[in-house]
Formats: sequence, structure tokens, C-alpha cells
Amino acid sequence: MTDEHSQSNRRIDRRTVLKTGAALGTAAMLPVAARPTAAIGLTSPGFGLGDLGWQDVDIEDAIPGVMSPTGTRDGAPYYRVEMRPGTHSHHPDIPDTKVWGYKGPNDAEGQYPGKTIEAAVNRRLKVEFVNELPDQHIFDVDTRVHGTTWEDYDEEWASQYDGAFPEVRTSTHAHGLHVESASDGLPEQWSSSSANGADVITGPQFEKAVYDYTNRQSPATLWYHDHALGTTRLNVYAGLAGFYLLRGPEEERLGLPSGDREVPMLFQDRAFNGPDEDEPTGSYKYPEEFEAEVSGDVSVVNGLAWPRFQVEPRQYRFRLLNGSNGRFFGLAFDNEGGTVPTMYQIGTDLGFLRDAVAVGPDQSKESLLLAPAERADVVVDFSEHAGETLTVTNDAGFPFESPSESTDGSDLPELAQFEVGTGTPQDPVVDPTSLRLPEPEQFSEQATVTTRQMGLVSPENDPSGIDTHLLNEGGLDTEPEHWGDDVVTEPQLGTTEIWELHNQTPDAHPIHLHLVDFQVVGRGPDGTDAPDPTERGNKDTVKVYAGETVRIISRFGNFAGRYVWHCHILEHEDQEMMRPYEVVTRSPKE
Ligand SMILES: [Cu+2]
Repeated sequence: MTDEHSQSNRRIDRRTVLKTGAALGTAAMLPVAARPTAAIGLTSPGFGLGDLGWQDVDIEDAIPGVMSPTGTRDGAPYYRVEMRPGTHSHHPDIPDTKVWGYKGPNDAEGQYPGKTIEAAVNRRLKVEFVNELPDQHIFDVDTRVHGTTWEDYDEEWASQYDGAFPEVRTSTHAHGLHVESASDGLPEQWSSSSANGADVITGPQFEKAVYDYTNRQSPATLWYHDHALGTTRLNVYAGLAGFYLLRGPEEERLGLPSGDREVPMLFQDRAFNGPDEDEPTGSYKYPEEFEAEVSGDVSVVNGLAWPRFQVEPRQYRFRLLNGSNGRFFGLAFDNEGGTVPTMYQIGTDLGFLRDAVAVGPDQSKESLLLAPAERADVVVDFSEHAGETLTVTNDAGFPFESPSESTDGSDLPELAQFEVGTGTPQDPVVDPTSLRLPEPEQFSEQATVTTRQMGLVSPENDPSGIDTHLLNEGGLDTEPEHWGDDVVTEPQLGTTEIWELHNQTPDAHPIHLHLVDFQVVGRGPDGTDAPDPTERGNKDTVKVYAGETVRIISRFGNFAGRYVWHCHILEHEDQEMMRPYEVVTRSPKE
């Protein structure tokens, strides 16, 4: 896609003045030198909802299949999952799209979304992700982005190689899973393609091919996706994402809707090339040159564009995941004047909430806001809506700044529909308001040994010459670090820390920590407002709105070693808004 062919795309420059100031207390008295948020909204001529209409999908057919093990290793189920090209149909009226997907033992080609990996608490799995992709990317790789040339890596490591830097590299991260560093799918643990017997180059931090997942944590909705340095946004957009469901007895005793009444839902936005463009009609559209934040105008749920799901007048459990590169979703139901079912959120990223949160008209929340990578476990009862059609609406604008600034309308206002059958309504199987949800483990503020001041910044001029966001780990009045700078954040194994995330940009950033779960202690202008009811549980990704401070608490176990924390807007992550941190075992006195 060249600039001439992207004239229909919307360039969005948000020139909001940050509302921080001296009146808000010391934490907000920051030298804010942020640039306006630059973002691009891609358009898909001919493939909008008005052009195509909703496609009817039986809800059972929308549930991603379950990944089969390939065999066993060391007494544990072993999965060999290849990354391969595939051909995917998003909608009967969109020509087939070339994607990259995960291929299990029973798949003919790469699947998008990847099949669901089913795991059980305390039962170990071995998983090997093998890069069998072509050596040329589906999208243009902008080599100004950090991590896409030899020069971006350790010099001694790079000097072993001559020849071209591998354009297609993959590293697969199980998001939310607590794993040893060597199995984490870190950005520099990538592998180049082994297709056609090619010599594989592995990134400088690569340690092992077969990952060890111990699954020692609470049941939760996790997901696996690509994480290679400098091309994560392209690899995930090409299709490299799937669910990882971790189940356990404490969840089973709740008696939640299950089987074909339990539906994982991956919400994404995509853009497609239309008939008058250079690229094949129906192929994915993505900018040729790096853009710091990118959205599409087509709603895709579990790989299906504009879906209208056929459901029964019964109760369902939906495991919602925002898998977009940069778009936030504010989810609600609309029923053209009729009543809508209440959405009860019972779980967040890494397990159940303290109390279910009712989402709907006249409820404590009108919509359920999910930033990229966040999850919500919800229960919805359609039994009083037989014969009705409910629309899933989105009130989150793009780019997203904060709930008070960005919910006044969306450029993608409708995402999906539920058409409720006319069969006999079935009574709900659980009452979400009286469920005895397992208590999330509480981290103790009294046990905190270290409080860190972390800045989220967008400097005026980055040496890369492109729109760069950075993390600042050295307090608020120091120079922010780049990815390649030395590790400065070294929590001690087993200790509790509070991180104060100060957003000095006019954009919201979903901040994700690998290895740990954390809790939100406070947010708002000085970090002392109460967390939202939807985040009173264990999380791995937290929304930090423009200009605010979010305080999170975590205990750094169960593994020592190298991990990362980063923004989950994939364009930000790819261009330096990510830093290594290391959990250390040495005592502070040494
Ligand atoms: Cu960000």
C-alpha cells in the first residue's frame, strides 16, 4: 500500500491539551512535553457493515477448535505448533485473505485464530512453537523500527552472522501465564523460519525450543500471540493469536454455563484492500511505513467479519478478549428501543473479580471497556429475549484517551449481533449476583519493599526519527530508557513492590507486565482514586489514561530471571515502549 492508495485512510492528530497541573498535587506536577497523539484509521472501501451486512453464524461454529497434543514429553502433554501461512474467509462477501496462523497436528495450514490450548491448574504442558513461515513478510517491514536490523542488537552476537537480517522472526508469548524466563517468548527469543530446510537464526536471548508451562496459578482466560522484537504488530495483525484457557476446580464448582454455552470471543479490528487498490482485493491492509497507532474499520470476532451469532434463549458465559493492535472497545448491548440483558462481569485478566459487576443501562457501568490485551469473563442471560436481535455496540473512540474524553462516539459503533432463537427459554444456570467467586489473592501494601516511579512518555525527537514512545524507569525527571539500555529495574524474588505509572502523554496506554499478576491500588490525577470495579481482581494489563497516575502492586515470584514490561498498543510496543526487567535472587545488602 503506497501513500497514493491510502488517500481514503483517516489521519487523526489529537491535539488535546493535557489536563495536568499544579493544582493536582506533586505527582501531577510533571514537565509534560508530550506531542499530540498521531494515529491512522485505515479504511476498507466496499467492506463496511453498510456494504456487506451481518453474516449469520451459529454460535457453536464460532467457537475456536481445541488444539490437540502431538504426543508426550517428560510425562507431560506435548504440543508442536507450527506458524504457517493459511487462507481465511472473514465473510462470504470478502474474498479469501492470506493470513499467518498457528497449525496444530490436525490442521492443514495455519489457523486464524489459532486453536485454543486447554490447560488445567498445576498440570504441566510442553509446547514447541516452530516458525515455518515464508522468509518474506505479508506486510512491509519498516527497518527504522527498533529490532529489524543487525545494528539493533548486541554487537558481539550480531558479528557471528553475515548476510541479510531475517525479516520474518517469531517468538510466542503465552500472555498472563507465569513461566520461567526461558519459556516466556521474550522479544529477543525469536527464531527465523525453518521452512524448506533453511538455517535457523535465533535471537540473542533464545534458550530453548520446547517451552515448559507449569500452570501454577488461578484459572483464567489467557492467550498466546507473537512477540518478536520490532514486528509484533505485523505478526499479530497477520493472524498470530489464539486462546489459552486455564481451568481449575475452584472454577468448576461455580457451575457456570459450559460446553457450547461457553464462548471465547476475540474482538479485533482489521482493514482490507478494496477492488480499486494495488493489492489483492480482500487482503489485509496495513501501512507501508511505520505509524504509531493504527486502527481498522471492520469488526472481526473470532476471525469473522460483521458476525450475527445465532444463540438460544439461554444463559451463556463469554470470555472476551481485545486482540486489536491499538483499538479500545467499550462493549454494550442495544435492542432498538427494547430492553437488553445485563452483562455480568465475573472475571478479569487473571481470574475472578471480588464481586460481579453489572453492565447495562441503569447499572453501575453502561459499557465494558477493554484495552488491547485485556480480558473479561462475562455471563449473559438471553432467556427473556427469545426472537429478538441484540447489537453489540462500541462506545470507545480511537485513539483512546480516557473514559471522560473518548466515549462520545466511535468510528466503529457496531461490532456484532446476537439473534436469539424462538425456542423454549431455559432458566439461567447461575445467578451471577450471588455467585461465591473465589477470592483473588491480595497483595499487602504493608509488605511493600520498593516503590518505583515509572513514566510513560513521548519525547519530541527520538534518534530513530519516527514517532516513538518510551518508558522511564529512573524517576520522573530523568532521561527515559530505550529497549537496549541496561536493565535498571531489578525486583528481588518473592518481594512486593508498588509501581507508580505516570502517563505523561495525551494517549491511554495498556501496560502489561510479564511473569506476575498485579492489583490496581489507585488511579486518577495523583493515583489515589479507587480502582474501577471491573479491575478489582488479579490483572496483567492495566489501562493508564492520558495524564493520570496508576499505582499497581505485585509480588515478584515464582521465577527469577529476565522478563519485560511494555505498552500493549502493538505499534508502541514495537517501537521502544517496552523495557526488560530482571527478578534477582541476591540480597539488597550485597
Ligand atoms: Cu502505548
